[in-house]
Amino acid sequence: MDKILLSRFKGCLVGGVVGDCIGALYEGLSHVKTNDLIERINKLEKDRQTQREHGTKPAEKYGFSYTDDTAMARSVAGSLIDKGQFDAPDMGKRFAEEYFREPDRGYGGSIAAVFDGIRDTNTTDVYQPASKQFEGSGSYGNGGAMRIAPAALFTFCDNNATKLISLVSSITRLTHTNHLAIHGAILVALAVDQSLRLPQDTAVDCDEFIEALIIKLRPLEEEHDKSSMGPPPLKKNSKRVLDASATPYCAKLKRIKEMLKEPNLKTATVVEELGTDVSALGSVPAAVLCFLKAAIQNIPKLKDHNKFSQTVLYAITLGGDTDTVATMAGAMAGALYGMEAIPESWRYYCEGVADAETMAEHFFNMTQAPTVQ
Ligand code: F2R
Ligand code: MG
Ligand code: MG
Ligand code: MG
Repeated sequence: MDKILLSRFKGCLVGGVVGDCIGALYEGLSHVKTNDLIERINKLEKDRQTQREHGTKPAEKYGFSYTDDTAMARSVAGSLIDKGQFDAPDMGKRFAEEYFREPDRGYGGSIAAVFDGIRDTNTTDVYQPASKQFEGSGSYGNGGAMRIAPAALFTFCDNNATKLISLVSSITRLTHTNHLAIHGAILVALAVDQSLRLPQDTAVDCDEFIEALIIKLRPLEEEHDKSSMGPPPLKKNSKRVLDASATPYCAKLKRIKEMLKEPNLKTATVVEELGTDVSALGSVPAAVLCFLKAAIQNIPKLKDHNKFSQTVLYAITLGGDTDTVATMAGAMAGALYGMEAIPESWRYYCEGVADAETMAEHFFNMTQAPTVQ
């Protein structure tokens, strides 16, 4: 039992890393051909086989580098592990230090200002720089959601959604104060938490999984809506009508339920209605769909790959913010299928896998610690 949980903790963090590293190769492309992606993945496997057989070294130490998604997840995990609790100034400092150490990891367009603010010695409140973003409305980017999976591991033993939601909100607000960014991060963390608790030997009941998410999210969205300025205006001719709902994440989750029952669901439908862009509302629902779709059916053209791989590869074929949708879906899938489901060649060629594994072990050890009476 413990061995399985450890594998699922590792699968969650490593799944996020490989989703980011492989997804980053396609970030920003509006169309990703499934056949091209499969060819690349098969070549990766072949290269690894040759490397194993002949003991040849790969051309570079790492085939695929991680981006800001993993860089920030490492800071979230590192801070929670080292401090044993949430420590806002410590986590904020880690985000900023990491950014100034390696600013070229493909960070969001506006987030550098937050790191400048946190680094500024005159800043006494670590939350203040983020709250000033976008004339006080705060960033609604997916940078809070993309890094949040470690929070679900940290609170796993509590099995308390309220506690997880509070932790996620506190972590997200360090850089993103807009409610859409916070609710998106909460949705990712809840989905990872629920995935960790799914039985591995029973078919996933998507309706039940989604209903459980809606029950936890709806009060938050409704509470916010009472005092809200409303979501950003829809672009002309946009099919993202659900973005304008008073409870947009719940509306999209309901739509995902329907999408999962469509036998020939088109990529264009997913992209146009859910979105795969850098906003949280325009990317987190797509990640949930990828996870659940691969869980209940074989995805056309990807059926030769296992469920974990299908999740990540399908996320990438949606195009757009591929590293981020794939990292979020990869964390959910890894939490269900475990470390063994992640192809060895992916683990070998992606940067940051070993560290993710070590961090997952730390979180797992926390679940084994005797409780103080
Ligand atoms: N930034 C990217 N990808 C762009 C290309 C990178 C390139 N390949 C490279 O190599 O450099 N990816 C990363 O950014 C996303 C996470 O972004 P985050 O952390 O949320 O950043 P930010 O700046 O806060 O928000 C992103 C953009 O969203 C718009 N926006 C957000 N809030 C807004 C508001 N209230 N009003 C208007 N616009 C708002 C802005 O355009 C922001 O720049 C991930 O995809 C990660 O992989
Ligand atoms: Mg990125
Ligand atoms: Mg300071
Ligand atoms: Mg991205």
